[in-house]
Amino acid sequence: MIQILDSTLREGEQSPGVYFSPSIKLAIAQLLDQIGVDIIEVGNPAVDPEIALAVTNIAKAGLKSKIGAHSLCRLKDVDKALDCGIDFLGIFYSVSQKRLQQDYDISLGTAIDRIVQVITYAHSQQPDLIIRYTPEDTVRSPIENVIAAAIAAVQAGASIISIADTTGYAKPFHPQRRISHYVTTIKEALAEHHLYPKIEVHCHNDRGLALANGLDAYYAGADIIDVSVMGIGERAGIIDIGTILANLIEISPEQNQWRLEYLKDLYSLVSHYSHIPIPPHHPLVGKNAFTHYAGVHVSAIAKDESLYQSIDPKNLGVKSDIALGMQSGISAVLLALKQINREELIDDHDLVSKILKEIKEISKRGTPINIERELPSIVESCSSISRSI
Ligand code: HCA
Ligand code: CU
Repeated sequence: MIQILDSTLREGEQSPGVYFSPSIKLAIAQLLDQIGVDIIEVGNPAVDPEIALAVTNIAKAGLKSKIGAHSLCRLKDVDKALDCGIDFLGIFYSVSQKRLQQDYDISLGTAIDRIVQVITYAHSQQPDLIIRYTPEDTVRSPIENVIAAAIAAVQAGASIISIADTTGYAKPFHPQRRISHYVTTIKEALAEHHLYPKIEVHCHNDRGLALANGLDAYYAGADIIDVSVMGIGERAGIIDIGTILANLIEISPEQNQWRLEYLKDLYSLVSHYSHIPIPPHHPLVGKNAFTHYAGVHVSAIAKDESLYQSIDPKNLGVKSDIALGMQSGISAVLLALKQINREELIDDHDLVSKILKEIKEISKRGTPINIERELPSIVESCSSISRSI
């Protein structure tokens, strides 16, 4: 079974301008738990005491999800994380040639010693701690460096190795840049040493390929996929939670352990406090995700919704609806009249045409028409014009 790690509270808070107070973080974590996320990565307690407080509060909240902290590969940061009462600790340290030379200025051997020291320490302090080691920028690092660091990390106590596409560099269908290539190569290399850690993937969306790469990794046998709400994170962010869950459920229906009906509330909460609006065309949770508009579409879905829908909105606890405007045809007006309980008017062809004409006029001004709120007055004014003629 694939597991989901949500990083809205860690990676998501690395979107410029995004800040969630500890109490809002708890509310977000509760919804993630209800949806059935396996691991919630709350943040790096060494960054700010308020993050430490949020991690501690969520770890104490009795959620089913495992609660995790993120940490630099540094003993004092690990101490701060462990003080929060976590189940899971993610430690990251790059072994890319560029980073070792241009930034850290150390050899691969020294980097691995440091990784081993920090993981051994964390493991000794809390033997039941789930430790993830991420060779940051994995997919642009020499694979032999990644394998050497991963072997050492697992031997020191890490049970998860995460393949991070830190810069959104991976591409499906590209033989060497496929994330699946890293999943299989790293798995096989570790298995040769009789090491079988879980393999996680962290896909950034710089090329718009995060979701595609996540699914590519899934097919290659990845065990854990990182996500966030609306994919928020550094730069172009990571994989959007709702979209990948809906896809995974379809790919393997036995995987249906997630409660997608809570997504709506989760997205509203995150959008409200991050001040990032949900795009209207966002899959599953956007305002228009199940809204039909053009005349041909509406007349078809009036007979059978599946003619223009391949996802059942019931799975998300919502209903499909229609929009009224320039693109509308008679069917939309008839459906909308039923919606506002004015079915008796649907045989009055003259009136229905007048209503449609008026709807088109209004929509030319670029204002969407709200059926419940505005259609009754449109009906009223068109009827009075009819009466007065
Ligand atoms: C970061 C980089 C990171 C780390 C991922 C991980 C990435 O912001 O610290 O620790 O698994 O994309 O590599 O998010
Ligand atoms: Cu990241």
